[in-house]
Amino acid sequence: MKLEKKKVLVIGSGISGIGAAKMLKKHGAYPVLFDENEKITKEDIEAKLEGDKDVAVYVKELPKEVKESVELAVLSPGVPVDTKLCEELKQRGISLWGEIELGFQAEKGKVIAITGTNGKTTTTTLVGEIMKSCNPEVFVVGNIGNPYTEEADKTTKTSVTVGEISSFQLETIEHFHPAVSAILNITPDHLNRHHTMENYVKAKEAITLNQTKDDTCVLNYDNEYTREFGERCPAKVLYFSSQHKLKEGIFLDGEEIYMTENGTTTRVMNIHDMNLVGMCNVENVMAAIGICLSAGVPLSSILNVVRTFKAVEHRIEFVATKNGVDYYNDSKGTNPDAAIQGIKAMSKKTVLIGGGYDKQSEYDEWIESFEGKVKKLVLIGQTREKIAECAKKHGFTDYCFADTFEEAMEICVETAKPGEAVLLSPACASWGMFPNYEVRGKIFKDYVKAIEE
Ligand code: UMA
Repeated sequence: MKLEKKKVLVIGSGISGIGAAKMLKKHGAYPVLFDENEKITKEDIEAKLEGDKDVAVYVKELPKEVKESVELAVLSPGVPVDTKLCEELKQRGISLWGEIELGFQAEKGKVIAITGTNGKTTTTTLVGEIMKSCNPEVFVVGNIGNPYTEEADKTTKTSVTVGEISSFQLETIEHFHPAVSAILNITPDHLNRHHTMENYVKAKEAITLNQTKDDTCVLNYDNEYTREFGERCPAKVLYFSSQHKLKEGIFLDGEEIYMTENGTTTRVMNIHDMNLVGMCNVENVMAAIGICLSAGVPLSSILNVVRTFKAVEHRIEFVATKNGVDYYNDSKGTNPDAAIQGIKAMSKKTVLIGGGYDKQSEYDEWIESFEGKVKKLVLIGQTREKIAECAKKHGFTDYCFADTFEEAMEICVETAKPGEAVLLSPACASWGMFPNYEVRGKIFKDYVKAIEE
């Protein structure tokens, strides 16, 4: 679609909305930036636009005449497609593009897109590092915190864009077409936004919407949703597995990763030759190997990066040992399944901080995964009562409530004894107590660093 001279409504003035408005202007469109949040002022948004007067800005209410004059709408990922405004626009026949779709309009190079409930950030970062080791033009974008629209115009015929793409972003793509995609796993998450598991799975599968058999999709053989999807996936499928010896694909056998291709099995690496902890990271590494091989990177170049790659911030990240207690920041454990991986990665008795914003998740499997390893569960945030009820149901009663994050930290410091661990892996989003999981993780780390020995 030609953007020139089009009046385009951008909904949401976070980092995606600002990126989208700037890109639209560069392409000769007339962007209208709108934010429904009553607490945000026009001046706040104009400051983020760095004095750009060519972007029309509206807050709280969008005037009827503006609403009726726009020809396209670009949604920030946090904007659901079923709001009153979006419904009105759809009724007028206006296309709703996600910010990712807009970015793709300017893409000139190869795209690698990674989704999944968990492991996206680690895998995207690792794939980005591997790509950078053999191509000077690599852009790592998307849910990882760098809007696609900020980078898309810089892409070239030889560049590679590596995108971490969330289900929120996949709901609103139209032409977005990665050469290599990956769905790392699918477990219940964001059900308040997608309403049903079916919708959530559909959003994830949309990463392959425009792929053909000339493209590849890397899928987790051990996850029932992604394994089943492999049978009807429009792209060529490359499976990885930590539980099955695959006839074709990348798999773990004991401590060794192998790859079978056209009936020939090759040893890839020993899992102790990497710096990451936990089975979830072995899976992320296998996925990254599959993605990069599919993108044409030689195995030796991939392994050079894998061997030195360190955990990304906030994902089972070792912070420090204080008074004999190991502290781990897994603030990115924002849903029960991710938090289960956090617990699995601990090898000592653990004091766990859990709870936060209510995404209508179920906590049963998370509590069951404690298996005698969790010494005490310190609960915070909106979900603390719901989690406590669930814990009681499963016979786990070593929990307590903290009214503030500081109080939770004090309890952890008092409770954990030398030789034990403290883990922040809340199984919930941070919203309500913190602006995002990064801030929650940083506050945790600052607190740990300040503990006196
Ligand atoms: N807004 C409206 N109307 C609405 C909803 C929101 O006007 O109906 C406004 C809000 O008032 C706010 C703005 O939209 O001012 C926020 O937009 P946004 O939530 O899309 O935030 P961005 O800053 O643009 O960040 C988004 C992603 N946020 C979400 O998906 C919630 C970031 O992912 C992403 O890094 C960024 O785009 C760049 O691509 C964060 C996230 O929490 C990390 N993602 C979820 C996750 O990982 O679980 C999916």
